[in-house]
Amino acid sequence: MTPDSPSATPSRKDVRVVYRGPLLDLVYRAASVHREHNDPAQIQCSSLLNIKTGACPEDCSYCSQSAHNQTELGPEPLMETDEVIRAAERAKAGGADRFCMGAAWRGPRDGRDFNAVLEMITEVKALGLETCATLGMIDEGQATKLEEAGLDFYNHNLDTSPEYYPEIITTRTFDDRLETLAAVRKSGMKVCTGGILGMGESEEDRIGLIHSLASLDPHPESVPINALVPVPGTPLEDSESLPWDQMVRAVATTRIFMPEARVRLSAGRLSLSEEGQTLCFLSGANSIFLGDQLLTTPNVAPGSDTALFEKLGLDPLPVTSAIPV
Ligand code: SAM
Ligand code: DTB
Ligand code: SF4
Repeated sequence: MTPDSPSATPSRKDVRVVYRGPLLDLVYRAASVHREHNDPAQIQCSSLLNIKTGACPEDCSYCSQSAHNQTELGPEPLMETDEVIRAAERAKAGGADRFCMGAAWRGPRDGRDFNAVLEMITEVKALGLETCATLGMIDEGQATKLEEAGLDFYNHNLDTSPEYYPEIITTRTFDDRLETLAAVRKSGMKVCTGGILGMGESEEDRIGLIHSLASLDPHPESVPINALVPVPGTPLEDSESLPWDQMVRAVATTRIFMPEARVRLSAGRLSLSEEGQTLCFLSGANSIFLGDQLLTTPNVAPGSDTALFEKLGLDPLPVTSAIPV
């Protein structure tokens, strides 16, 4: 497997060899692949909104919203549609081209709340924004309804390697996640899937995660690479922070094996320096979450992002050109 044959499914060894190469060679190679397949000056900006907070029955050990974790977050019901639309308008005014709605559900239950989410999607789309949602596990019927409502992307992360996964979540399996991704793909929506680094996993687990993502056929259109945001009251609250070079290696390897995907430098940017982020952008990250809030935790202030983009010569996508024709 080489950057010249990006469509071939790589073996885990292929991914390992690339991931573990000398860092500067890896960055150089990823930057070359990025320039061959994408406009390196372009950066896509998504904005997140947590439309339903807390009391989630799943036991994801990183998450502030799991009912299994004793965090400070109080549960809140599904937001009203007009509040969501006002937030989407603010996100658009702030420069986001994609609006991603997240719900602390194991999966949506058909009925009033799911219908309300379908309405939100249609109305956000009508603002000229790309739409994304992350609502947990969905089946083919739900995926079709979401697609028909105007949902462009469905986010559902593999989170980590298949072997480390049971250390992190026990209430649903890695294969459950693959099933949801298959339903998303079948519906015609675009697939957004990635993972979290810095959860106490080994380098081999990070390699396994990227291998699993690159084995999806076709490749996901969007790949968020998150660094754990340690949340007090979760089992991972005292996790050691991820060394910056591991983030760079993960982004670069993702770019090399998925040359055309949107690689998003996602949660955890607050713990990266401007220089660390710059290396990630050079290595092929071409998307971020814009706005001072992720779902439940803080994010980089928009002014700092604008200043960094100016320094680096990165141009956020204009809202309208983000809509596929
Ligand atoms: N409940 C839905 C689900 O899990 O699919 C959607 C919301 S969930 C919060 C979306 C994703 O956010 C998770 O799959 C995980 O990858 C990421 N995430 C959650 N908490 C995080 C944290 N503390 N640090 C980094 N990423 C996190
Ligand atoms: C993704 O990969 N990262 C986003 C989005 N998909 C939904 C979520 C990050 C959440 C960070 C922790 C929080 O704010 O609760
Ligand atoms: Fe629930 Fe999603 Fe958090 Fe897991 S990551 S506990 S499914 S909100």
